[in-house]
Amino acid sequence: MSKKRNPLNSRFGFFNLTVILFWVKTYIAYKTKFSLGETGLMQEFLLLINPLACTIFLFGLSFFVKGKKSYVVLLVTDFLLTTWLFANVVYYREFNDFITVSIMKSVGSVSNNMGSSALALIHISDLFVYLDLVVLIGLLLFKVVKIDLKPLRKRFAFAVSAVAILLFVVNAGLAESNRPQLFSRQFDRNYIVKYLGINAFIVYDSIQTEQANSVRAKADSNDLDDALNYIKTNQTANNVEYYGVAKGKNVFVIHLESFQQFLIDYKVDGQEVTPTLNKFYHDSNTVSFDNFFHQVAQGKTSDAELMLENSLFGLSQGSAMVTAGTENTFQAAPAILDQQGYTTASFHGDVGSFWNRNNAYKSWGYDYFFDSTYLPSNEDYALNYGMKDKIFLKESVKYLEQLPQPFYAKMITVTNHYPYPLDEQNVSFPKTTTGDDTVDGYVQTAHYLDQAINEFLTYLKTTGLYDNSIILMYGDHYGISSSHKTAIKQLLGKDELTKYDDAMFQKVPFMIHMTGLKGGVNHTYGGEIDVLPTLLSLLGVDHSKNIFMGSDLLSKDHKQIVSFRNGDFVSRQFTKIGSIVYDTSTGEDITDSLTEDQQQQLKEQNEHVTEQLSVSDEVITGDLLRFYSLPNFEVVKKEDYTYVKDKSLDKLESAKTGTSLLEELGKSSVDLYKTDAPELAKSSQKTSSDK
Ligand code: GP9
Ligand code: MN
Repeated sequence: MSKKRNPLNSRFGFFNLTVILFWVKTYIAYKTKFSLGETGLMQEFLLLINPLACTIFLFGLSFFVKGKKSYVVLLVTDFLLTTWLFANVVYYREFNDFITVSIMKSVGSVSNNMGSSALALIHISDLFVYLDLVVLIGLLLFKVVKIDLKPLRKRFAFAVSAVAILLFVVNAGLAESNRPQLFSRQFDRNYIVKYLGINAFIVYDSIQTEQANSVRAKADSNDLDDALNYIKTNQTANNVEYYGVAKGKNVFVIHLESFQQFLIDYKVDGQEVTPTLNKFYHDSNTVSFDNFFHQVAQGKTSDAELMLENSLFGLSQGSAMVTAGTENTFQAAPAILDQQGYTTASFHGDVGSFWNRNNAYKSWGYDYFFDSTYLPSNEDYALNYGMKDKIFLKESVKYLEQLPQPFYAKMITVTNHYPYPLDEQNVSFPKTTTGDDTVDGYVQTAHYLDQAINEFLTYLKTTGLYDNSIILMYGDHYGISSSHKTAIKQLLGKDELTKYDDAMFQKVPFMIHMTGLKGGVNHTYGGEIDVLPTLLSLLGVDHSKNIFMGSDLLSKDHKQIVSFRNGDFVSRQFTKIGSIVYDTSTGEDITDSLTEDQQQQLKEQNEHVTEQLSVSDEVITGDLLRFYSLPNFEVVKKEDYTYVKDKSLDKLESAKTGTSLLEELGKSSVDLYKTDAPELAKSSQKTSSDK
């Protein structure tokens, strides 16, 4: 074969080989070094093609350079991108996450977390990513491939870039159709890598970080004035009947995924959907709010978590937990309670990177975050967004029982999540029959969640935790979105659905239970933003100086104005949706019949809402809490936290103070947990027959 005909002797031929090798090794790394959770043909396909566009674009820049230099540029680009891939492989091993701009900027704290030697994290097999480079350089050095010095037209270089851009557009289009709102809602870094690749991710991340940073950089301590003024004018007096009644108790915050208020006492075919939660709701030791609203925007669960634990709103776009969770300074519930002697932990059956929890929780001061890496992995245990609730709650107690008491434990359920699939073996409730596929399964998964909660509460009772804990339960946001009008009408038995009805449909349960607590259904209007001040009051922790947007629901001064993220609101008197005003108690449209007094009142309430939302946004986007020294509060040192399994387990081991449930009982409580989860019955049969 004559060497002239060897296609690798042309610049384009060599370029193609470089691209293909880089493509292949990236794909191998995706498959062997990361767990991106690709499911289904489309996601597999996107994972396969996603390295191409960026690689062609970046490698193609070498065509803009002439002669030998072109080869140098190509190989240097390859080397840099390879090193980036390599760094991510190593980083992922420790953090289950990709390197972000903010992480790079805080290398000091990262290396701290990584332990003394990052070298120890490198596996020999990671070096395979450099293999193709060695081959390519060898080919040139040993002249197996000749360097092509023929000049190329600029037009050709542009054409290569254009092809890459076109490919990227197609890739992004397919990604967005497989996962709508991928870019705007910012769910998870893993997703961006899965759909667009590791290099597109860093570009996306830089843009986001840059946007956030430019606002942050302009802020200074004077910007705190609005927030300080807001908290001063919104102080509430403590309710002596409730203030401090839960002092020193364990705290459970049970996150009921997508759970709406209408489900409470709701029946299908004469059967209660959620008998356990109904009983809990009506318990004489439970304060239950029946005018409590979710206040989330695009950040859904993450907005709910942010509000619940910071009394600050999510942003009107995207997820603040993602954009601000890593870098901002927070004065959040876990840190506040940690400094009151609590051990704090969040439990969730999904990957830790979802909604950036694995970083935001550090900023919030969570001692522990037990994510899916702490739970047994078994295909049969997972559904939709994570581990099925029954198994999740059961599997969590082996960590829960080790927490020194008092503890603050947040249990985030997930099975009752859109589009409400449930595997046959777990179905024990009839679907509704609206004919809307994404609605009719809702009561079924809600029923499953209810059973899971029942098992968990039974365990708490058996172990005695029930009596020495205050238990909060809340629905994080709607489960049935407003677009399912026809189905909602049928579920509610209404002929018409006004904007007022839609606003009332945004009610979610909020229940506070403690043995001995004076309970009852409380009609106060409030929302997620009010939970933290309410909880701190019950625990007897002073929060008068905290920059909180919400206020104590049990205080008689609580304003009873519930802001929605878009500026609409519900108060005791008015429900204002856009330009329409309804009478909250009757649902009547009173836009045109407001008295002067009412108009004045409406105006004041509207101003309160605007102020509340804009002050909150200033605090988050300006990262203003970094300027605020909250009395008796120590700033959280994020770099001191790690949620890597073996490190956390060591920490748990050395945190022993004799106060954990495990130590109190003198033996593990795991066997006291009773569940009828069919998956576990199957696997225990399997293990016993295996023996
Ligand atoms: C995923 C879960 C779902 O970890 O919390 O979040 P959502 O989609 O409800 O915002
Ligand atoms: Mn949610």
